[in-house]
Amino acid sequence: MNQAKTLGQFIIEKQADLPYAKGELSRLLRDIGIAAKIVNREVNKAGLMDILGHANAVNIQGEEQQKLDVFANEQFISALTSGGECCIVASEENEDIIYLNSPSGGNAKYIVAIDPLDGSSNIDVNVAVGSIFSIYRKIDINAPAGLADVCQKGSAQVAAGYVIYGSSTMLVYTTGKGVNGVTLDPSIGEFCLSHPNMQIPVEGRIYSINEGNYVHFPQGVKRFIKYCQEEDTASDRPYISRYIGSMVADLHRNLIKGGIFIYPVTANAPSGKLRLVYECNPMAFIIEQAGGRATDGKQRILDIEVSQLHQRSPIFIGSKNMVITAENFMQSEN
Ligand code: AHM
Ligand code: MG
Repeated sequence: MNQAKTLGQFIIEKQADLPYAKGELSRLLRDIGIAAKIVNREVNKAGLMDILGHANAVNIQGEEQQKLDVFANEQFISALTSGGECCIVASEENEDIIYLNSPSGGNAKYIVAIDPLDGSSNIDVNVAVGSIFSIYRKIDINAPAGLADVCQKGSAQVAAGYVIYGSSTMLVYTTGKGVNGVTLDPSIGEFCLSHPNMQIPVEGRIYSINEGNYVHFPQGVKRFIKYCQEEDTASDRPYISRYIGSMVADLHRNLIKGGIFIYPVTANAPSGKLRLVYECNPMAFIIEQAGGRATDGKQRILDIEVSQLHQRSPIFIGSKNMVITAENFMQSEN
């Protein structure tokens, strides 16, 4: 019987593909994998533990934090601190950037942006949640790192990935040479290569959007939704509507089956809801590397200038042809 390849083995095998100092980025990915396993352990027993529930704290976006959000944040920061390859962490859960190991981040070359537990409002009802990460290299290796290093355009990412804590736990990542997925084998506590070279279908039939906000959507989005619902044999419409409310889970499904995920501007979220640095950019990098497309309805997500750490953006992401069709509706909206 063939033995499964572990994440550690696979990273070493693929090290030659990595840009820059190869061992450092490999170690960074390994550290993220370790934190993900610890978070997975806690997410799995959330229903059993007193840890479930609110931490009686409000994060900087004014949203109630769940205890597991806080726990996941601590685990990722702690793994990155002890790994020593990361100088700055930016997190959805922290207003400011965090310097690791020394006040200026020392000699470490990498910056990591994380959403430690995305979709955490789904934990109480045992629905899949995820972690998202994005990795940048310092702009000037010889200068102290700062906010500008975190606020690079998404196109400067050297790696990105997500972990989905679902019916099985998977880590899906890219280092700019395609997308690979590893699945946690709980019996040996290792992520094993299960989805090499993931490709998103160019055409898709699933659309994922919170239709409860329909009245607040731009005309272009409304018309695209109607297009998805119309009957047309040639294009196999009507399409299928699927929305979990966990971006990681919605995008993971669409990556495998083909589809589009949209979080547009709405009356309540005039700049969109999702955050550019640690939600949209890493997902856009992954989906582009899998052959898909990600825009804000007009512009490529990875080309958007980042002016604020917690900046939001609308997002249209998924199968290339579906995203292009949605963009066409957006462009002809007036
Ligand atoms: P969070 O980071 O606070 O968990 O919010 C992000 C989540 C995404 O996972 C999901 O796609 C979206 O919020 C759902 O929002 P809504 O409930 O407005 O549809
Ligand atoms: Mg989030």
